[in-house]
Amino acid sequence: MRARLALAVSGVPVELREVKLSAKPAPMLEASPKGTVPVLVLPDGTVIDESLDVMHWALTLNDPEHWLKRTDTALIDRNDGAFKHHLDRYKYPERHGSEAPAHRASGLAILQDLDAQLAEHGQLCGPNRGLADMALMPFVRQFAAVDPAWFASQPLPHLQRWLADHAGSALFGAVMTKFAPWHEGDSPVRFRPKAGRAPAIAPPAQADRARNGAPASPAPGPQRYCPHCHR
Ligand SMILES: N[C@@H](CCC(=O)N[C@@H](CS)C(=O)NCC(=O)O)C(=O)O
Repeated sequence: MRARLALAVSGVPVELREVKLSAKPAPMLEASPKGTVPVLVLPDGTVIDESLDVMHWALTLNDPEHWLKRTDTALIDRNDGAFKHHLDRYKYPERHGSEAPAHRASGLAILQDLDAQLAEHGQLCGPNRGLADMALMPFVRQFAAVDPAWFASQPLPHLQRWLADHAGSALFGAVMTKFAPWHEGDSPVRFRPKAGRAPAIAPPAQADRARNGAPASPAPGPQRYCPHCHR
């Protein structure tokens, strides 16, 4: 999701190939054998297969909100490292054989630190959203969604407001659009969401039409969070 946020704000047009993780297409695995998304293939064949690197690539080409000026490597490293570790073990204790309450407490300690940082200026690196905010937000959103009532009851007023604002933003709404999985031979689907449009819900017939070359349409079905990128 964070790669899509940066691509959307940059306005850099890319061709989108939605991937079903249970049926990864061969061209994706040829480009990036590790088999994780996102994978960005540039016209010269260069492969970028880390979401943070995709963000940097897009923003280096066009950064209308100056996100690259508002980043914090230490915060992002802690998010992608310790916080994600605790998030996964809080959310999926059966998968990890973990004690969910202990990992929730460890994640909460990080959130308390973020809350104190947000109390200063409203966003992580000043008064405006930047790369740090958008790199972390999908993970915090996922942590909150494990038990929304518990999260709402925590004394994290600045973080709760920050999360609600970002989750309710036009940018976020624009990238939540779902697409039908790509199939060999499909017409190219352009990913260039217009922030400000609410995500549309398409009837099934539209998703089928998208596969057959019609303009990109969101796929039907309930919104599901991916355990890794949290989109
Ligand atoms: N560090 C990577 C993590 C990517 C990642 O783990 N992506 C998940 C989905 S969001 C994935 O592709 N998992 C592979 C699978 O579930 O088979 C990044 O942020 O790009």
